[in-house]
Amino acid sequence: MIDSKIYGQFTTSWCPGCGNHDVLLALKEALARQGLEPHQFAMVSGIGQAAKIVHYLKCNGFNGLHGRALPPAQALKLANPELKVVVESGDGCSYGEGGNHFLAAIRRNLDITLIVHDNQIYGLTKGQSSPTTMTGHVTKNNPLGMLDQPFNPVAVAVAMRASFVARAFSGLKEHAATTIAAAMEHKGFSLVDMHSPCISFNKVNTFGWYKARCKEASHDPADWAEAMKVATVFGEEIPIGVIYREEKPSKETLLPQCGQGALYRKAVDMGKVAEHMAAYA
Ligand SMILES: Cc1ncc(C[n+]2csc(CCOP(=O)(O)OP(=O)(O)O)c2C)c(N)n1
Ligand SMILES: [Mg+2]
Repeated sequence: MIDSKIYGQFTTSWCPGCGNHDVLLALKEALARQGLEPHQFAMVSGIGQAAKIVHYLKCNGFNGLHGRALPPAQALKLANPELKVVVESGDGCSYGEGGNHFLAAIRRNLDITLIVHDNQIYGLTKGQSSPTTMTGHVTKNNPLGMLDQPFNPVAVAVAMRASFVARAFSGLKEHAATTIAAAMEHKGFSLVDMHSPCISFNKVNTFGWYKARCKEASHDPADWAEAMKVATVFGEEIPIGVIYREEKPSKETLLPQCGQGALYRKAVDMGKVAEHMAAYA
């Protein structure tokens, strides 16, 4: 355990009372418990209110394009398997525009952690519906109420046998920190779908709404069929905690190139480079 003060204290542009403040605190707590110093991990995000978290933490950071946080994060892990890599972004960024990257990252199973600040709305752009917005929810772009059915990221991840799948709620900070730490310590792709209320643009899924529904799941997360059942529950009750966990080798451990450590440690064989260049002469 180290002092979480080493991750810095920054002024944010989040609204006072936004769930993102609690996610940041939970993340710092999880990092401190793992004894990770700022140079030992990298944070990658896309675009949105959630994605700004990279600016509010002393760390290696990459703030990329909307929906495109996972590709550079996976590249980072391949180039430097010694780094802990954490992706943090919103539900719109991760499941909407980034939806296909989400599916590909689950299949690839590199040892990275994805924490989605799931406020069930587009917060930064001021209140349009996102893939996780519930049916019937009246939003700026759905004045008649959302007609589409919501995307259930946890059920999709379990169905695809993602290595580690969890759901958490920023309002339960201790539980959120423990869940993030467990996800980061797990070897392989880990998802934490973190419900984090947007107090300004989502008046349906409020702190009170989540608090009344979030309950610790009690099934065996190693049992896929049970996990599948629990993953589909979302409504009057929202099961939180580790929903599914499967031990399997993460992709970088199967690649011989990654077994030799970070790329930057390797010397360049200039003789070989000259040989290749000679082929173009
Ligand atoms: C390629 C691209 N498409 C769309 C946008 C506009 N845009 C910026 S943030 C955002 C949605 C943010 O919602 P979410 O990812 O849920 O994050 P939140 O602000 O709710 O934390 C959108 C549509 C953009 N910046 N770039
Ligand atoms: Mg959002």
